[in-house]
Amino acid sequence: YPSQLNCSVELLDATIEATGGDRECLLAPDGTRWTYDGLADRVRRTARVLVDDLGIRPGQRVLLRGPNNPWIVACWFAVLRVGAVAVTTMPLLRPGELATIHEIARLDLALCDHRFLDDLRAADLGVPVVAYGSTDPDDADDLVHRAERAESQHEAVATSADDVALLAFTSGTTGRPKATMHFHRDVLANADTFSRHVLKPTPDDVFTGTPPLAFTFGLGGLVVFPLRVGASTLLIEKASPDQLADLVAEHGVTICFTAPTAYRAMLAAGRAERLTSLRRCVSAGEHLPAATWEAFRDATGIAIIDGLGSTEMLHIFVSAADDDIRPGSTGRAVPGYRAVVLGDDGSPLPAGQVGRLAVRGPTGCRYLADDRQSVYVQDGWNVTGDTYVQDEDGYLWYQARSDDMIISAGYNIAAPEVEEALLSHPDVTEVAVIGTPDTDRGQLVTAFVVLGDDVVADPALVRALQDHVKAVIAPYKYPRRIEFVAELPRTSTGKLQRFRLRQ
Ligand code: 3SK
Repeated sequence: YPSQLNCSVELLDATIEATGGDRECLLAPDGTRWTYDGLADRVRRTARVLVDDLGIRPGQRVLLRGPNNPWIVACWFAVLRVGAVAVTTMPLLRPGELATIHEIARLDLALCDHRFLDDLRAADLGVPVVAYGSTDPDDADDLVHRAERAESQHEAVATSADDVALLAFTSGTTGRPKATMHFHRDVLANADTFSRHVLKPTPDDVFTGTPPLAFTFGLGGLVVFPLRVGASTLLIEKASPDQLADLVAEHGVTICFTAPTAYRAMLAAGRAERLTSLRRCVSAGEHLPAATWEAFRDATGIAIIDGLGSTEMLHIFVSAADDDIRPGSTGRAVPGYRAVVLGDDGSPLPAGQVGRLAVRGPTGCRYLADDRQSVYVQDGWNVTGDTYVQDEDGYLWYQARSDDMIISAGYNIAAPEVEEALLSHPDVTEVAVIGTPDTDRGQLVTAFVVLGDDVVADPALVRALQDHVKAVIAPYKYPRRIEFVAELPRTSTGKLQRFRLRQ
């Protein structure tokens, strides 16, 4: 990339130049349809409000809080256009969590969907808060109305390629938030690696999905990748799996981004026949079990593109599509990235051995003022916290999160393998497996199981599930303890919080 680069300009103005401004860009279930020119106009006007009314200067940090819809995207582009830093947050964060974000990010301004103001005001951050999306046409302070009154000309700030464009927060699965810094060039890099070489979208594609834009999986899949090629994207504020499938059918969606749980749920709800317009499905956020991949392919004919990504790396860096897919493997390093599996001493292991996955490429981890940086980045490699085996052809086979390996009576047991075996039982809809302390075995393989509707949880079912696991994988891995639960604890991005189960 050139040393002077503003990703907002590259994704919007440059795309308009390449594919035209009257193409559809942002869609919403309520019938909203913005063209590329329509989005660009709102972005320029909002940029004028940010600079002329609110005094925002390059490098200042602007919190964005709201569900996925066209206006939060306009705000995101406007913040980047004026050279400020977008701090995307989950809309449902509570005042205490918002205060922590402010403590770390030192915000200068907050732009907030008018429906999510209460908790933000209660957090009392001491920074100006501007609401958008008010239904009151006389609300002159609303950002949308201010933008309508603003000048429509705005010269984008000439940021440098390695100016920070966004701060993305990760609580990981441990509950302690960290801010990751990403440059303007990083935003484009994911579009020009994973999206360009694996996903291969065209301007005629219609994207949709469920991840919030505050989760970089959603930001990439629902904003950056479609706009890089001139495609359109349906932004959904909230949808159950049935509703997602209906929206796919209604809008002729061709590319869907969501997590394994949602793919399973769409099948369980009998919605496969609503998905015929899809040509690509991307799964990330948690491991995609082979059983889910196969069930989805059998029901829809679509080979889900699994991806391993992280907030630290911004998006997906290991994946495969089409004939490159080896079911059960996450894929290979995405073109532009390299991947190695490290042993306990930090040196690369030969093919076939289990170790910690480390990657490097055009994006990488930069925590803001956090000494966990030296844990994630070692010797220039980003150590992802996942345990993998790499085969002779470079395909990576997931074993566990590095902290999800259970050591029981001297055996190494990968929790996801036991989960996958349990999931292949017809009575099981969701499952999480952890090691719990045990005086005899060190750790006991313990499964938390969510059953399908109308299934009776009784001791006979416990034995049936244990026998099922023993028949599918090596018997020593079977869960000695099984607890039936109504639901599993998850982060706001859908990741399983094993630490809460351990507690
Ligand atoms: O954290 C993740 O799982 C992830 C996956 C894909 C893309 C981006 C992210 C953050």
